[in-house]
Amino acid sequence: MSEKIYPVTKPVKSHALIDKAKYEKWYEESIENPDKFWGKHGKRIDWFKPYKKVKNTSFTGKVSIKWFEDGQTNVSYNCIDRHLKTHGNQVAIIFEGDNPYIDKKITYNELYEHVCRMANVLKKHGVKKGDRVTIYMPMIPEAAFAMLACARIGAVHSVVFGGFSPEALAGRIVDCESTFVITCDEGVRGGKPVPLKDNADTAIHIAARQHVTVSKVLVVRRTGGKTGWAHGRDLWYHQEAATVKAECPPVKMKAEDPLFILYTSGSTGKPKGVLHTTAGYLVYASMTHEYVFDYHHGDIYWCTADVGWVTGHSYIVYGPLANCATTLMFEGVPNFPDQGRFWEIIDKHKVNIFYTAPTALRSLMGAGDHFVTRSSRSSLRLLGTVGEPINPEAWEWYHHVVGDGRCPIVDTWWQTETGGILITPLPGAIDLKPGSATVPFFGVKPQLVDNEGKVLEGTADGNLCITDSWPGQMRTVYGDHERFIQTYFSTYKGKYFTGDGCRRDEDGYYWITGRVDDVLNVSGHRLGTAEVESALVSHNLVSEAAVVGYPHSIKGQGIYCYVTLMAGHEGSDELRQQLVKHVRAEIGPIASPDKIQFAPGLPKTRSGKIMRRILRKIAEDDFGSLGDTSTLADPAVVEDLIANRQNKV
Ligand code: 6R9
Repeated sequence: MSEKIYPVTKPVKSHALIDKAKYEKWYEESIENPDKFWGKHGKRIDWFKPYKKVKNTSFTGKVSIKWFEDGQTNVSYNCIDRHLKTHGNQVAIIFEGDNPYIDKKITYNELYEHVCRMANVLKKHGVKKGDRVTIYMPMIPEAAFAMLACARIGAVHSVVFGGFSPEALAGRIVDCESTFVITCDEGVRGGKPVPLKDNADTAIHIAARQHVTVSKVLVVRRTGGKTGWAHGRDLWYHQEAATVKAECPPVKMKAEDPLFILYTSGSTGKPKGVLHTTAGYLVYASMTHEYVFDYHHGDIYWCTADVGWVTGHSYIVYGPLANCATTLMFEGVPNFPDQGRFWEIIDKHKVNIFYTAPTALRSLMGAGDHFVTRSSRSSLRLLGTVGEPINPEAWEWYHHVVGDGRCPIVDTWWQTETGGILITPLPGAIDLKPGSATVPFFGVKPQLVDNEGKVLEGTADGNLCITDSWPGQMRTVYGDHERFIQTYFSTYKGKYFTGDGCRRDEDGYYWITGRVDDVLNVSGHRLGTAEVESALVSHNLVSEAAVVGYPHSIKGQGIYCYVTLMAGHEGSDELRQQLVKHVRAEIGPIASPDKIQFAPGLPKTRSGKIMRRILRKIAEDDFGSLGDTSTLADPAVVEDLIANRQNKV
């Protein structure tokens, strides 16, 4: 743990929207009187019908979360229309292609037209308020148009990350019974095509077998590459867009009408459809975007996430556009054409605020400083990270090499479920400690508890809970409210349990230590061990599998799989490769196993429960502290597991 402190510097403080005194005053107000605080800040968005009620939330019983419930608004209106009078010609989206010679600027006026046309195309083909639309797109502006078009007409979007496999896409289409899909012929990443339309076709096939029939597929043409075509079902976006009007009135939405579903991994079962609603989400995403990134009008802001993740939803699309910001969308990858791409883009577009993930920083750090130092980066003012704990070495490199020691780093802790950032420094108010997400945002009440639920005060290490609601919080698991209650509010009654471990130091700073449940964080991507296990056992030679994480220098965590084969079968390197391929096909490349160990037996208790604690220790190479193995049904399996520990895929 780093002991260093980086105080707020004078230039940062004088420029910042919030200084320490203001942070403290607002924070106190937000906790003492949330109704008054959010009643005031809810007005940062425009309302068709103003709200009278502000907060109506309960973390007990059936758990019900409502914010601004009697108000009416529209997210697309707030992200576009309301800026047109004064800022219609301002750039809303800068698109930077995978190919460094391709870029495009889209003004708010143009964004309005694109989104209206897309909304009219959806309407023309029967999409109505409340319908679920699946968006399976690369990082191109049309992905944002599609999201905003859904929001405009009250359809609920479910964006599925373009790196997910057809199987994974199908599962998500089926779960929310989505009959309309928006995709693209091919994506392009690192110079290579990604067959999105073909994947979507396969997924639609799989979904049909599970009785969900996708009736229309809207296809954006990106590469012009060859794809299959189902006549009567598939529609070219450019052809459709030319047939509709460039104006589409935004639908009046109730504050608690659903805005989107986003699937995320948990410790058990299939990914959950996290449901976010309209007004509270937008108020929270836009407010955090403004104050955490200290966004000033005219700033060029770049978040490198993919729109398939929550970071892309809140901090590429909704937060920035609601604030009339200029947001950069990058189609490519950090190492193409070479490892200097990020810094080149920063110079090319004069980026002021840059937000990325520790895993990207660790891999770029390894490439050598010259990729960074050959660029100027003089436009940069603020840096941010998200997705996983940042190790102090990467933090220091980010600060000193990328930011030339000039730019504060906001280490922002939050989750798909939280909708927006919950624990973070505000750059003009909070001194930084490398590796700490520091302090709660307005309205956020963190609490640490031990495994029995006892509240820990002062300096402590425990499980991170949040004791009261904030407007950006998820409202339910789509179609399964019981699972919502079970997953988040039953471990510690009456509190939202985050699944993260956390330490609070003597200054009241929070240090997230990582997941305490069976969720992996691989390169900042969330994966359930159960998902990888179920992918492995779906292979016909696998009888049982147990998956754990282990420390990985670049990815944060790597995926270590223990696999028991069907009787009569032997493990081999070839089978290892086959299993890796199989998991990639079931979930996607992000779930590629790093290590596979064939194990004749897994350590189980006498009641048959796999003892993951032991498997984790072996994967971590930490044999000295295996703990009590006496409750195992067959303690000898542990010897075998240690003797055959894997160092290769
Ligand atoms: C936004 C996002 C959430 C999990 C979360 C935690 C980890 C995110 C972090 C962080 C340490 C940070 N996480 N930000 N850990 N410091 N600044 O990443 O959402 O994909 O749902 O992942 O990521 O473990 O619980 P999501």
